[in-house]
Amino acid sequence: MQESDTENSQQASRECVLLLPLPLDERQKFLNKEMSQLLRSARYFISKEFMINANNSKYLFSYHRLQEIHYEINKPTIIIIGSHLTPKQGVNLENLFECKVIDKFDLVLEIFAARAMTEESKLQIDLARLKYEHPRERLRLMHRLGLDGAWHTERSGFWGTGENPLNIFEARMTRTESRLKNRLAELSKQREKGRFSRKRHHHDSLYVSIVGYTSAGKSTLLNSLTNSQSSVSSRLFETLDTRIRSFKLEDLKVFITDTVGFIEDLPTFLIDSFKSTLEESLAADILLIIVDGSEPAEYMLRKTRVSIQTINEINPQNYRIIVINKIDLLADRVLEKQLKCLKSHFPGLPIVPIAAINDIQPLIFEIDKFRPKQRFRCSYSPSYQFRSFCYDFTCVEHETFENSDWEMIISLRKPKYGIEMLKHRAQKLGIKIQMESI
Ligand SMILES: Nc1nc2c(ncn2[C@@H]2O[C@H](COP(=O)(O)OP(=O)(O)OP(=O)(O)O)[C@@H](O)[C@H]2O)c(=O)[nH]1
Ligand SMILES: [Mg+2]
Repeated sequence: MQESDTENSQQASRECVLLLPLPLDERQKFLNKEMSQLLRSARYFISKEFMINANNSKYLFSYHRLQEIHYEINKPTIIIIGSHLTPKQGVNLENLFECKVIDKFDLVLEIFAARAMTEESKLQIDLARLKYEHPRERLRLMHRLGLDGAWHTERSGFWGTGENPLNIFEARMTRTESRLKNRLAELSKQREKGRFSRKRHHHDSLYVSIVGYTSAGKSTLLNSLTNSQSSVSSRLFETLDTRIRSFKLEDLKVFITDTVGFIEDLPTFLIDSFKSTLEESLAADILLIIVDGSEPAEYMLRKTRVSIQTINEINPQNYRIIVINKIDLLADRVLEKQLKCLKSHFPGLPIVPIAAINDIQPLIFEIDKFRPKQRFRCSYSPSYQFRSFCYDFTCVEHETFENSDWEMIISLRKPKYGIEMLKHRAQKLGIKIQMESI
C-alpha cells in the first residue's frame, strides 16, 4: 500500500484563484467543501478565494462583484469555478478575466486524465473531454469569426460552399468522436471475451464488486481482502482503472473488483463515458457499497445516496450490502448512531461495519453466507434470545412453535462452523437444542 499524501502536498504548486457560489443551503456548503478537496487532489494551491452570489445567467456570478474581483486580483493565471458553467458562461468569464477558466467538471477531468493508466480509460476521458469542449470550442471559434450570437446555419452562404470554418470544425469533431467511440467499442468487446472466459473457468466462484463514493476506502478493502498493494490515498479519485483480484474463502474462490469512485454533481456524460467499464464492474453476485462512517452523518448519508443513485443508473440486478468503513475512528456510541441512521434511510439493505485497514472479519462472514447452503431442522426449548440469534446468523426458512419445543428450518453455508456456533450459544443460554440435517 502506498500513502502518497505528503508527497502530493509538496507538489501542490499550481496557483489559482477560487470562485465559489455563496452557499444558500446545506448542499452548496457540502459541494464547496468538496471543491477544496478536489483542488488538493489536482495539486492546486489557492492563492485567493471568493464566495459570490450566483445570480447571473450570463456569468453565473454577480457581474458587479466579478468586476471588483477582477480589479482586486490584478492578473490571475488560472481561475477555478466551484460549480458547473454553461459553455457560454465559461467563454464569457474567459473573456472577462482574460485567463484560463476551469469549472468543476474540467477540474475532475484533469484529475482523471492524470490518473488514467490504460488505453481504455484514456480514451474514455478523451471522449468526455471532447463532449465538454465541443460547444465551448464552437463558441470561441464564432467569437474569433465575429459571429457572436449568430448560428452558423443562418450565415451559411457567407463562406461559399464547403468553405465555412464552422462546418469544417463540426466535421472534425464528428470524425474524432466516432474514431474514439469505435476504438472504445473494440476494447469493450475484448473485455467482454475475457469476462466470459473467466466465468467459464470459474463457474463456481463468487464475484464481488466494491463500489462507493471516492475516498471511502475501496482500495484499502481490496488490499486487505486480497493482500495486494493497490495505491491508497486521501486524494480524491486515486483509483481510476478497474482492478480485479481474487482470494480464497476455504474452498470458495472469490473474485473482487475495485473501480473508480463516485462523486455528487457530475454531468451524466462523464458517467456515460465510463458506463461500459462500470457495467462490467457492477456485473457481480454481490455489490459492496462502501461508505465512510467517520464522516458526519449528513455527509455519510448524502454520499451513500449518490452512490446508490449512480449504481441505479447502471441498474445491475445483484445483491447489495452497505459496508460502513473506518469504524476504528469511531467511539461505540457514535458507531451505533451511524448504523441507526443508515438503517432508517436505507431499510432492507444489510449493513456491515468494518475497518478496512485492520478489521474485515464481519464482512468476510457476510460474504461467506453466499457459499452453497445445507438445510437443518433445529428444535430448541423456547427462548426468544436463541431465536433472534438464529435470525442473525443463519437463514431461517420456516418455523413452528409448540408449547415445549420450538422448531426452525434453517440453512447454513458452513455447516460445521454454524452448528458449533448454535450449540455454543444454546449452552450459554442454558437451553437444549437438537440439529438434524434434512
Ligand atoms: N482510519 C482508517 N482509514 C482508512 C480506512 N480505510 C481507508 N482509510 C483511508 O481512507 C483514505 C482513502 O482510502 P482509499 O482506499 O484510497 O479509498 P478509495 O475509496 O479507494 O478512494 P478512490 O480510489 O479515490 O475512489 C486513505 O487515506 C486510507 O488510508 C480505515 O478502515 N480506517
Ligand atoms: Mg481507490
